[in-house]
Amino acid sequence: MKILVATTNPGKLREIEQILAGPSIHLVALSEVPPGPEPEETGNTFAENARLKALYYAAATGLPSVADDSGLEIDALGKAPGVHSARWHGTDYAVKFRRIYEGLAERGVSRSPARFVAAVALADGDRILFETEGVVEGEIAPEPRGSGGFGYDPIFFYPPLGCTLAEVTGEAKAAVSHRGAAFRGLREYLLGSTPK
Ligand code: ITT
Repeated sequence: MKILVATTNPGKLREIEQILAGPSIHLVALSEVPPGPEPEETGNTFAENARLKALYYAAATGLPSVADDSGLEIDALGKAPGVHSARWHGTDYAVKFRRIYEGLAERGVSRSPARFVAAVALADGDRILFETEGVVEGEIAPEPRGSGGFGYDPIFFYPPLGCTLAEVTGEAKAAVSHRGAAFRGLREYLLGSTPK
């Protein structure tokens, strides 16, 4: 089964390929199809945006397409940056991290519970075939640590491992992450629905 991984984010693509890879699932990256405009992410929830992206790319390419819409919710900041994670205060993570620590300081706290959420949708033609969501609970680290992963991983402290998600291997992150949980669900669906 051939599936387009409809993401422009190389960090996500790497993780999705690692989780979904297998003999009966042939993944195609956006770089392998003719370039086109990106959809506008107008949804208010991760699930809405995942559906919107999957349907958009399925229509644009004619391939079954899977999309991931994800982000970081920080409780002390009213669940920001949430669905706006990618572009919240720009795309420079040093600046984004500084804004988060400033936001916490303004509220008189130095730490906060936080979670990564990933909504995943698979579309074929104009139909959503499967959708699911994964969550990983943690807290904002006292300072950024580690160089693995991508995005907000250096400030996401995961208590069961005693470190941030940027301080572990890709495999260790996938074993506990929001994306790992969601894409393992998709994998089961695909393997169950693929003629053997
Ligand atoms: P596509 O829409 O093309 O997939 P994007 O990066 O714009 O790429 P989103 O709108 O879903 O995707 O935004 C996701 C953002 O949430 C991502 O850019 C990071 O800032 C953050 N994020 C999501 N998962 C993450 C993870 O596993 N580790 C760190 N940050 C993550």
